[in-house]
Amino acid sequence: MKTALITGIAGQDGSYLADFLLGKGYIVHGLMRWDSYANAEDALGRLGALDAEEGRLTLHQGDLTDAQYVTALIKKIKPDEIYNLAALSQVAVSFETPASTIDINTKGTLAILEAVRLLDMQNSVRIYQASSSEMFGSAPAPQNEDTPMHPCSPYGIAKLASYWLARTYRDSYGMHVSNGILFNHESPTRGEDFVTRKITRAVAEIEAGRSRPLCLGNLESVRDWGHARDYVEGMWMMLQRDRSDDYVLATGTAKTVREFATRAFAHIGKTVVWVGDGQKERGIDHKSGKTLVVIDQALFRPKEVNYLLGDASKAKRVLGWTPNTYFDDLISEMINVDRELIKARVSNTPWVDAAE
Ligand code: NAP
Ligand code: G4F
Repeated sequence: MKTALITGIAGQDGSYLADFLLGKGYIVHGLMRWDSYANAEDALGRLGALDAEEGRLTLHQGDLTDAQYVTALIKKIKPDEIYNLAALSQVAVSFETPASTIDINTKGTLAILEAVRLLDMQNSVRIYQASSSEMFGSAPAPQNEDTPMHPCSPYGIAKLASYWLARTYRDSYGMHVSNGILFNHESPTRGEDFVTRKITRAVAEIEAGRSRPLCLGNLESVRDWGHARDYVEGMWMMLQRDRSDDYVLATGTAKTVREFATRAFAHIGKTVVWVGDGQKERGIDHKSGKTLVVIDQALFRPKEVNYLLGDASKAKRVLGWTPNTYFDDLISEMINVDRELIKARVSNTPWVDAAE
């Protein structure tokens, strides 16, 4: 029975990965921030659906930026596999908090690599580093493992530094550490400040009677959106190889934010007609003429990554990984879950608009 440590276990990917590894019979330890929840059991919000056998899932409250804590934890748990998922993962927020972004997303990774080195565990531990397509930044699409990286945000820069730390520790100390260069992946448990979940939640609320329109930033950004469930399997596959390496995971299909919103509204039977330009642009309900979407300049980033489209042919060839869920099915699943959440919340009472 293998033991895995997942940092960021209470996040979207952390909960899907914990579920996946428990299903494979792993003993799973999860690191979550001490200030995320008053009580570790409350973190079971996302993890609550997991049907873990008694004693196979243990949560530890700590901070990835505390190198001594991380070293002590790894020494105590003696994991076979470490999945480093903890991060400040919102790109827009990284412009506001660049220093803590570097602390968490770069120095946090260093804490793990150094712990494994200092504990002399490099021959017994395999490490997954959550690298990101955001590292490609302004590089031309489609992007693969050989594409030069030109990050456009503090987040992308911090992740790129971690990517190189991982490669350097692999080459210098023979560590089994793999970078998963993952393109955007979503799910019904995606944080509500990411654009996909913001849209699906608002669409489900508008269907339930909300009158306030959905407020978005840049509609022209292109993203390659997949499902987190598929991507956590790819993470695991990387660590099952005898040789560590770097892999892109992506669907190979890309759409604009505008297309995502249009498809999401179509799912509840509304046709969006886009009128106006720039900040004055609006998405109108073709049938009723009601405004469904407005634009807010405050949601634009100081610098944007315009076009991300991944080429995952290496992962397919070497790992045998392929995604199972694409754009339309992803949107359907997310909206259907948001509908259920709204039903549970408002029960039979009519929708009341609340401030965001
Ligand atoms: P997520 O939902 O934001 O999860 C990240 C988790 O890390 C959160 O639970 C967060 O806790 C935790 N965390 C943040 N700072 C921490 C610290 N100092 N110590 C311990 N835990 C900390 O992100 P995700 O979508 O699951 O993504 C997982 C990883 O993959 C991240 O590293 C992300 O950057 C990377 N990635 C994601 C995507 C994607 O499309 N989802 C694509 C490429 C790469 P709080 O709840 O307390 O903030
Ligand atoms: O959903 P997003 O915030 O995701 P973004 O910036 O692509 O980052 C995500 O994917 C990365 C992998 O490529 C991960 F590494 C990262 O951790 C994260 O998971 O924004 C997607 C696009 C952007 O171009 C943004 O400008 O949507 C645009 N957008 C338009 N309106 C919006 C909004 N983004 C957000 N969050 N909120 C809006 O209202």
